[in-house]
Amino acid sequence: MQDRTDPIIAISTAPGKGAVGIVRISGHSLEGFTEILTKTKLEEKKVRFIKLKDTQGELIDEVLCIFFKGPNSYTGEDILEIQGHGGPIVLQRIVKHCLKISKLRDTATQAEQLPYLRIARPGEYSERAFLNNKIDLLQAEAIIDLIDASTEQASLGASRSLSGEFSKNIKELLSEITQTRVFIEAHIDFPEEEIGALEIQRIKEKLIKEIDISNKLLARTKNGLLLKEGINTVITGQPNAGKSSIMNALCQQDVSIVTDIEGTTRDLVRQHMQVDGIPINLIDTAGISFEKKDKIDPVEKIGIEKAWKELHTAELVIFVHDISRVFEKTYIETSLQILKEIERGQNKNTKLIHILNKSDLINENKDLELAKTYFDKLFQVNTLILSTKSSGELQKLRERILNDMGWSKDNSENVHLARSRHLQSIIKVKEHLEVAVSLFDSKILSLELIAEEMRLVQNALSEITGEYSSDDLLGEIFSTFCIGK
Ligand SMILES: Nc1nc2c(ncn2[C@@H]2O[C@H](COP(=O)(O)OP(=O)(O)O)[C@@H](O)[C@H]2O)c(=O)[nH]1
Ligand SMILES: [Mg+2]
Repeated sequence: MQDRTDPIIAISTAPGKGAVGIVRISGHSLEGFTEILTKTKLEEKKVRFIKLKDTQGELIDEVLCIFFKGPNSYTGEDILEIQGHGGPIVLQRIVKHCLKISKLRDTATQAEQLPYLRIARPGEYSERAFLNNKIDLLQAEAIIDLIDASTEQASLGASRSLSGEFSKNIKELLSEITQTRVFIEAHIDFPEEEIGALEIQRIKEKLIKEIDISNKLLARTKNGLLLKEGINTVITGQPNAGKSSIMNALCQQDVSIVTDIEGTTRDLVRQHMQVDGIPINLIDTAGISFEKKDKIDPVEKIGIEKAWKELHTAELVIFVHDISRVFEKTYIETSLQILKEIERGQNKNTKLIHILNKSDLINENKDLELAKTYFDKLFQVNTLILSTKSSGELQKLRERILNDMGWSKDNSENVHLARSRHLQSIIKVKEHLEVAVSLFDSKILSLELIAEEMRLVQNALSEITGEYSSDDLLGEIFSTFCIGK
């Protein structure tokens, strides 16, 4: 096991060529090493121009060096930042040279016997920042989320988490919970202090208020998770229903070929888009048909197999039907068969939106209503009537996607990015609080049982900020970071 106190080194800028590349070294007491490397004493937080030469005196690169003395640095340890020219070879030479110097120093007559410098593991700088209390776990995760953000909203959400807004919400709830818990535990420890009915009522009301806070937190966290993870969405339906037209309308560009020839879309067509800043991975697929095998083109058949694969892993399925064919028996039977097959292979959380497309082909409003009523009853759903020929109508679909995926409009301001582990913990918080409240209604009031639930609530909340996390969890979280972060 590599030691968490070893000095570490890594190239911190992205791989590839750039104007500038940064090598970062973090460790305790790096002054001695820095002096040997730069052949000068660096002042704290002052930029110095250095001609970095190898042990034979050959120039490696002309660099800028900045020294940060711990704990006033990103990791909380000493940090030496070397800004060189941004080519992979030159940066690797700088790293190699630093590793060599670190070993030389040991054999030289230097008094200090520090461990050798080693290459950092992915996420090790942020892990150290966390371990040295510079940031909490939510902020550490936000760093990587900020780098990964695929939309402006997601990037804003990550910045909010990084600035500690999400942590503040969690800590506020944690402090409320702690107060309530202390109060209950005090009564358990000093049973001679009789607890009155009024006080019991007060604790119960406090817990109810805390459930309310956790509900709000839950809604915001769900939003944050959508923002971070995006939605894997697959468009399906029978041939010619208008799937590719819907794909193009949502993306506002011609990504998928539209014709009135059945079987136009064969391969999967993927496009990344966003709805109100929520990233969506949209996949258009071949129209599904249960025609006899010899009647179907072999290429189209492969396309349909690919479509099924995507349908079984999608988070959201947009099922498109042609409204002008709703009263055709065989058409509806095929749609029902497709639906059955989708539901058979999917996990329970997948959401489905049915669309009755081509509404422009129906002249009378009452006929539209009739088709919708008939279809809704048959499929036990609430379909969306649409026409891809009118651009305004697509907004209805966008709103429906966000709504069905659980985007909470009331909590859409100041969204912070979230991960599923945060959501799981907040669900736990809510569940234990609810159990605690229900315990007040039991015949014999047991403060011990309530206190135990409160302890579990507190643990779940502390898990989020990392105050109560196992080493395994930390390892898992930081290993998803890139090297040099
Ligand atoms: N009238 C009308 N035609 C549509 C609409 N959407 C698509 N179409 C037409 O239906 C045909 C099939 O569309 P396409 O998007 O390729 O369907 P797909 O096979 O499901 O991908 C094309 O001729 C489209 O122009 C619509 O809302 N109204
Ligand atoms: Mg198509």
